Amino acid sequence: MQSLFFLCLNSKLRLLLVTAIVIIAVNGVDRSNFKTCNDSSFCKRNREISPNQSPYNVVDDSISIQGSKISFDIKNQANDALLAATVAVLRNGKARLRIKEKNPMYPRYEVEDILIKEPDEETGVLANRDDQGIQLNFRDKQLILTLKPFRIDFLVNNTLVISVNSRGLMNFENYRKKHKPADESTKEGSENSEAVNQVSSETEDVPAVDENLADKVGQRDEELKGLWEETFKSHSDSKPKGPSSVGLDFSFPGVEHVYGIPEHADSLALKSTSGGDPYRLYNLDVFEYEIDNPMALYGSIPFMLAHCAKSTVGLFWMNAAETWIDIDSNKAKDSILSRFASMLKGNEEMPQIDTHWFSESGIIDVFFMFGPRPNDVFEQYASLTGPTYLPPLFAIAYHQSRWNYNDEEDVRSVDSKFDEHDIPYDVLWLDIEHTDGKKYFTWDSTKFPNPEDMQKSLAAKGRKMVTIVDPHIKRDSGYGIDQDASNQGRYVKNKDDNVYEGWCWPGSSSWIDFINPEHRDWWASRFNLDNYPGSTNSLFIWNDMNEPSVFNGPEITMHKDAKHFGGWEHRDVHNIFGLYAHKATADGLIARSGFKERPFVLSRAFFAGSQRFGAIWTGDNTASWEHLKISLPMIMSISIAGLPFAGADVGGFFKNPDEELLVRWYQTASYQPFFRAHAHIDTRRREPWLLAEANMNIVRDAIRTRYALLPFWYTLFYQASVKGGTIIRPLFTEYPEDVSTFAMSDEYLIGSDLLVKPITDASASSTSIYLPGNNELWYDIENYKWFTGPRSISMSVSLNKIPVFQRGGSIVPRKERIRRCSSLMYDDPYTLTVALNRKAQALGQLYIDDGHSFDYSKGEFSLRKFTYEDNVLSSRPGSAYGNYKTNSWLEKIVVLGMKNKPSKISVSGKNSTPRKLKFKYDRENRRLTVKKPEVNIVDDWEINFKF
Ligand code: NBV
Repeated sequence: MQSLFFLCLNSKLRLLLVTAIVIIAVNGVDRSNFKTCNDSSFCKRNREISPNQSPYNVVDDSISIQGSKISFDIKNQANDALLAATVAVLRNGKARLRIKEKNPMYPRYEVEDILIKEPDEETGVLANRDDQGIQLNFRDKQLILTLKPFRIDFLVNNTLVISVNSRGLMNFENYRKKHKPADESTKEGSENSEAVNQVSSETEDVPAVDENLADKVGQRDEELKGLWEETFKSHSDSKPKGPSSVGLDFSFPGVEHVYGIPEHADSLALKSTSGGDPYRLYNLDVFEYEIDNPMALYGSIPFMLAHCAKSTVGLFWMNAAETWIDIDSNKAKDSILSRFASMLKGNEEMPQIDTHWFSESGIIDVFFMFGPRPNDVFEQYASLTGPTYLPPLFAIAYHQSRWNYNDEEDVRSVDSKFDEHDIPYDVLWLDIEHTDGKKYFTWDSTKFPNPEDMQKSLAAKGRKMVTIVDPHIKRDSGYGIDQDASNQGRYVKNKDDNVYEGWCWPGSSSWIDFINPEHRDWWASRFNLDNYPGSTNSLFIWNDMNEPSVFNGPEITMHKDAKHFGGWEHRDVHNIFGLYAHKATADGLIARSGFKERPFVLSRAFFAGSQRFGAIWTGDNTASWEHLKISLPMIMSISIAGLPFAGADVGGFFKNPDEELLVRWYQTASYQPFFRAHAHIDTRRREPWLLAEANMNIVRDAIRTRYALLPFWYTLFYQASVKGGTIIRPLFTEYPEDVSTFAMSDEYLIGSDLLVKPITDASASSTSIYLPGNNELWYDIENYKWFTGPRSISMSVSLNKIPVFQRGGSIVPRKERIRRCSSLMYDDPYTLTVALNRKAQALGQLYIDDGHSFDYSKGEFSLRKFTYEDNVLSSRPGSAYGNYKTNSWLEKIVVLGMKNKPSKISVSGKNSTPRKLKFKYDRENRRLTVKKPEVNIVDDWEINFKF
C-alpha cells in the first residue's frame, strides 16, 4: 500500500519524501526499516525447531557408494517428503554435502559461477558399511554417515571436528501445494483453492508430488503465519511458490571461537546469538549502521572458520538467498553420539560451538574444509571460490574521494594541492553528482564539460580517475541506456512480469538483470570507450547501491517476488546480485583494454567469490572512534572470508571527524589493504592540507609510509592471488596455538612480517601491544628497539606514533624515494630491511611486474627470494619463474639485530664484479646500514658479511 501511495506521488514530492526519510534517519539507523528474526517467517520457523527430534532418516536401500562419494535419499518421516543427497570427499582436505528435493514441484536455485571449477574428488577413499551407517576413510580423516536420524561427523586424526545435524535441526521445506483445509476444499472460489489453482497453472509440468504432502504439512501451515504470503511494514511478499527454506546445524567440538560470515559491524570472534537475533546475511543498504550487532549489511559471505589450538576447520554454505546463522557455546558431551564417547573420556567438559544455518530458498550445498591450520583452510577455500585477483599497483595506493568533487576546477585544485603539499595520491574519485541527473555513463556538462581532458591531465601525472556507476537506471525515454535496456528486455521484472520499477537516486528507476549472462555482456560493453562518452583508459569504476538499494522497497531493497532470468525470484538470488554487477563491470574494463589491462572496480555489495573482481569497502560508516575501531574486525572478517582487498572510508562517511580522529584514521588505514578517504556530501571538506600543519605533516607521513611499503603490499597481493588467503591477518591465524590471540582484533599482522597496533582511542598517550611467538623477535620499525615474544608491552604513542613492528626472521622490501604517485616510483631503487631472528637468519620475497597488465600471466614477472643465512644475504629466483626485467637496483640494506660489527662487506653477482661495500654500524641499536650495493634487484647476487 505504502509503495503504491509512494508511486502515485508526483516526482518532486517523491524526491522530497526520500530526502525527508534520509534526513530523519540522520540520527542513527532506523531499525524499524529492517527485519528482526521475528519479522521473518522462515527465520522464526527454523528457530522454533526443537532439537534432538530430527525426522530425517537416510533411506537404507537408496545408498550407493562411488569412489569418494556416497549418494542416498533422505526421508522426512513427518511427511514422507524425499530428498536426494550426496556427500563427497574432495582433494586437499575438503568435503561437500548436497541435499536437494527428489522430485521438486519447481526447480530450486543452485548457485552458479562461484566455484572456479568443479572440485576434484579425493582418491584412495576406503568405505566401510554397517547397519548404523557408512564410514569413509581418507588420509588422516574419516567421514561417518549415520542413517537414523541422518547425521554426518568428520574426524581428523581420530578427533571429531564437525558434526552435521547432530542437534537434529535439519529442515528442508519441499515445495508443495497450498493446503486446503477439509471444510474449505469444497467451497468454490475460496482463497485457498485459488492459490492452489494458481500454483498448478503456473507450472506446466508439475512432477508427481506426494499428494498427501500438502495435507500433512498443511496441518502445521494453519498454525504458522507467513508461509504463503508475508508482509513487512507496508510491503507484501506474494510468495508464489510458498515456503521453501533449508536449514542445518553444524557443531564444532573443542572450539570456543568462530569467525567470518561477513558482513557485520561486530567483533572478530563471533558472539553467541542466544537471547538475541541470529547473524543475518542479506545484502542491505543500512543507513547509518550501528556497530556491535548481527544485523545484515551490504555484503554476505557464508563462510565460517572454527578454530581451537588443536585444529581449524572451515564451512562454506553456498546459498545466495537470505540466510541467518545462530551461534551458541555449549559443552560437547550433550551432543556427541555415544559412538564417539570414547574420544571424550576424561574431557567431558570439552567446549563446543553449535551453529545453525538457514536460508529462505535454494538447496543445501555445503563445503567443509579441514585445515588443519587457519592458513590451510584459507587455501582450501580459495581452491573453491578462487583467490583474490591481482589488482593494478595504483589500486593499492592512496585514493582521494568525497561526495562530491564539484567540477573540473575543483578536481584540478584538489589534484594540485596534493603536489603543493608534497602528499602522494593515485586516484581521484567522482561520486553521483558528476552525472547528468544521475544517469550513469553521462556527465553534467556544465560542471564537467571536458571530462577526457580532465582525465588526461591526471594521467599525465600518472594518476587515475574513478567514476561511480550504480546498477539502477533512470527511467527516461531520452536516456540511451534506458532505451536500450527497455527495448532489449534487460530489466528485472516484477511479479506480474512488468518491468520492476523502484525509487533510487535518479527518481523512478529500473535494474539491469545481472543474473542473465547476456545482460552482463551488454553491461560490460557499456564501458567501451565509444559507449561511455568522456571516458578514457585511465578511468576506473565504482559500483555503489548494488545490494540492490531500492529506496521504496522492503528493507530498502528489491521485492523478493521480483523476477529474474531463468524464472528465478529475487528471493533466490538476492545475495549474489551485487557480485554479478561487480563482475560485469570488471569484465567491461578488461574488454575495454582489449583484454590486456587489469581492472579496478570497487563494489559495496559482495558475495563469496567477489575477490576475483575487485575491491570492496565497508560502506557508510561514521566519523567516530567506535567506527574506526570496528573497521579492524570488519576488514579482518571479510579478509578471513577470502576477500582481502577491503577497506573503510577514511575519516568516516557521516559526520565530521575532529583532527585527532582523522589523523588516527589515516594512520590506521595506511596499513589496511584498500586505502581511500571518502565523505558524505554534507560534511566539511577534510583533505589533508585543511588540517593544522602539524597534523597534516603526520597524515603526509602516514601516506608516504604506505607508498614506501607498496612493494611489500604488492608482493602480498601476488602471494594471495596465487594461493588465496589473507593479507591483513588476525594474530591467531599466524600463531594458531596461542590462545591469548584468539579474540584479539585491536592489532593485526600484514602478511606474517609486520605487526600493526592502530591507535583507535581518543587522547591515547600509551597503548599496550601483544607480541606473539615463542622467542620471536619484534623490531619497532621507527627506532629499531627489539622485544622478544610472547609478551605484552606498553608504549607511549604521541599523535605521530603508531606502533608497527617487523618480525625477526623477515626481509621487507621498500622504495624510499616517495613521489607524487605510484607509477612515478616505478623504476626507483629498493631498500631491504633484514630483521634477524635469534639464529641470525631472515627470509623475504619481492614480486615485480609492470603493475597494470595481464602480461604477468605469460611469465612477465619476477619473483625474488631473499635469504640471510650464515652471514650471507642472497637473491635467488622465488618459487615461480618469470623473466621480467627492471631497471630498479638495490640502494640500501638495513640489517636489524646485528650483534657485531662486520669487518668487511662485499657484493658479488651474476652481472656485477665483486666489490667491497660501505656500511655504518650502530652498536647500541644493533643496526647495520649497507650503502649502495647497486645490484639489479631481479638479478642473482650475494652479499657477504665478514666478522
Ligand atoms: O553516491 C553517494 C553515496 C556514496 O558517497 C557512498 O559512499 C555510498 O556508500 N552513496 C552511498 C549513496 C547515498 C548514501 C547516503
